[in-house]
Order: sequence, then C-alpha cells, then structure tokens
Amino acid sequence: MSTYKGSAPPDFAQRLAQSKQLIPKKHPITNDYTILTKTLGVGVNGKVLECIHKASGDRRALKILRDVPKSRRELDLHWRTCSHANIVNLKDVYENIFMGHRSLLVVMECMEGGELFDRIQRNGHFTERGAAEIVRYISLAVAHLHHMNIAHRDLKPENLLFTDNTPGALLKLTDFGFAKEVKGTLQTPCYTPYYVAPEVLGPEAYDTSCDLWSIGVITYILLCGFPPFYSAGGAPISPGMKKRIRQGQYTFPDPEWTNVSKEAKELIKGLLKTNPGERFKIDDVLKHRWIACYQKVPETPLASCQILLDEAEVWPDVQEEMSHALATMRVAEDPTKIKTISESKNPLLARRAKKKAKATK
Ligand code: I85
Repeated sequence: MSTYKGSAPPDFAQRLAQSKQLIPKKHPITNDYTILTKTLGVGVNGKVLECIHKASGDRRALKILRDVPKSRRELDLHWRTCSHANIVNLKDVYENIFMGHRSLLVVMECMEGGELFDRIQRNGHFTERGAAEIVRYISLAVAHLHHMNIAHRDLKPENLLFTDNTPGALLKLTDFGFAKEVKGTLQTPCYTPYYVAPEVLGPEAYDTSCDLWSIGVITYILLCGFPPFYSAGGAPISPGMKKRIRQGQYTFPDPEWTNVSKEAKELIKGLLKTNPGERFKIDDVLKHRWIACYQKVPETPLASCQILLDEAEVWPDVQEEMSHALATMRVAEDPTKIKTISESKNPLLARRAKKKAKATK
C-alpha cells in the first residue's frame, strides 16, 4: 500500500479510528484466513461460513457477497453502525475474485452462542426479567440505528445472535441486507407544516416502524413461546392471518399469560399497534418501565422455553410467517414508491408543485 509512509500499513482497527470510510483490502483473503466449509447460515445477500484468523487463531464468521450495489449498501450500513455493543462487529473486508466472481468478503466476529430462540429452548429455564433484558438489548441496537436514520427492516429471531454460551453473553443484531437509510423529516421542503399529513413528510416513520412491530412480535414470543398472529392448520400465512395482523387481533391467553406483568402487556400493546403512526417509537420503548427498570422486573418463570421445545417442529413455519409479514410491510409501508410514480408521470401535479414552490418563496 503505497499511500502509507514508512512503517507497516495500519491494521483494520487503526484504519477504523482514522477514517469513517470503509476501504476493503485487495489482497487475497486466504493470506490472512483459513476458510472452513461449514456453513453457518444463508442471509439475504449471501451465505455465511466459518473461518479462522491465521495470526490469532480466532474463529470468525465470513459472509460472501457478490460485488453488486445492493451488497455495497448492506456493507456500508453495517459498517457505519457496527461499533455498537449489540450489533455484530465487522473485523475485515476484502474485495477479491472468489469462486470466479467479484466478491465482497465480510469477516465478522463469530457469534458462538447461536440464534436467540435456540438458546432459550436449550437453557430450559427462562424468566420475565430475562425476557426484559433481551428486549432491552434488541431495543438498544434498534435505537442506535434509528438515531442514525437507518431502518433495519428485517428484524427477526434468526438475525439475533448470542456472543457465546456463558450466562453473561450479549445479544447482537446482524444482516443489513434490507436495511435502508431513511431521510430525516426536517429537511423536507416546500410544505406548510400545519396541513401536512405524517405520510407526506416522508417514509421515515413507516420504515422505522416495522422494526418496532418486530420488537413487539419477538417480545410476545419470548414471554409465551408462540407468536401473536399465526395461521390455523400450519399454512404459512393464510388470508385469515393477514386479516388478524391488519386488524391487530391478538390476545394474551391463559394459562401462559396469567402471571405475566401488566407492564409487559402494555409494552406489547404499544408495539403491535396496527397504525404505524400510533405505534411506539424506539425512545418510547427505552423509556418504558419494563425496559428502563428491567432489573426490577419480576423473576416469574415463563412457559416459553417448554412451549418452544414442544413446538419445535412448527418453528420453521413461525419463522417463515414472520419473514413474509416483514416483506409485506417493506412494500406496503413505503409511500414514496407510490408517490414518485404518480408525481413523475403526472404533469399537472408537477406544474402545481412548481407553482406552489414559487408562491412559498
Ligand atoms: N455465528 N440469519 C440466519 C453467524 N457469527 N449469521 C445469518 N445473515 C447474516 C445466517 C442465517 C442470520 O448476515 C447470519 C449472518 C451473519 C451471521 C453470523 C455472524 C457471526 C455467526 C444470515 C453462528 C454460529 C452459531 C452457532 C455456533 C457457531 C456459530 O451462526 C460456532 F460454533 F461456529 F461458533
């Protein structure tokens, strides 16, 4: 690297401190890492393998992305946010030809504790306070993103991983394949604020609100072991289920919910509001008593670990239902798509907008 004077090129951590911009390494990844064949999972834009950092012997996770704009966006958003304790950390990025394709090879810290609900099921004992602690971790990650005007939009149990298998393990969020930078509402010009409907101010509230709906669903499952909305008879997303989601029809049935605190139920109600405008914002969650004072939440044993174990065979259906519901929200809650089409193809609207802009000057 000729740009660095004198001594050895700075390592990744140094570069991180020096510049906010991500510069992928160009030399072959195999100089630094041994890539193992074990697949840890498959994400939105690429698969994840295990690898070993030669210099330290550390186990790490490698995500292989095709070098296309969509992957660049994923990497950029992950990079900008990954210094947070509850977001999976990036260790190295390479720009290599891999298996004949121009690829981005993303090395992450290895989350050895695996997925959220696998661990809860494995542990066999789980309390309401434990659930509050987990929801707090998720909310801290989401708050970090939302405060940077980034919506994750694929917040589901498979993307929440534990650092290790110790009692002090941290939970971290991963996969920025659907993440999106949302425009701040403040700079939107040309409107008289008194009359402006929230959706006109831009997609911000809507894009970020799907993350809050996700937190609501995950909290519900943590507390009882089954989702708030599910289709009868195991069909992945039925018309009946869609209708229940749209109308916000869910209950807190006995006996699973009998001993769950009213604060927990109150939080879920704020998160599962059908109208995204009425739904809690991330700061409402962090300020909520059940989260802010999570150490005072009762240590009531929950039915969820047993139910997750008993219902293990339907878990893939639950995951599919959640993925599908999120996909629907990503499309439905983006009013800009609709707006830009109608505006760009409507000369009358365009002229009126111009006139209005002139008049307000
Ligand atoms: N470690 N969604 C489901 C995994 N460490 N995993 C997924 N998108 C990603 C896989 C499919 C998430 O961006 C994913 C992504 C990144 C990871 C990831 C990152 C870091 C892991 C798709 C493990 C794991 C689990 C159990 C044991 C171990 C590792 O998945 C091991 F033993 F290797 F330590």
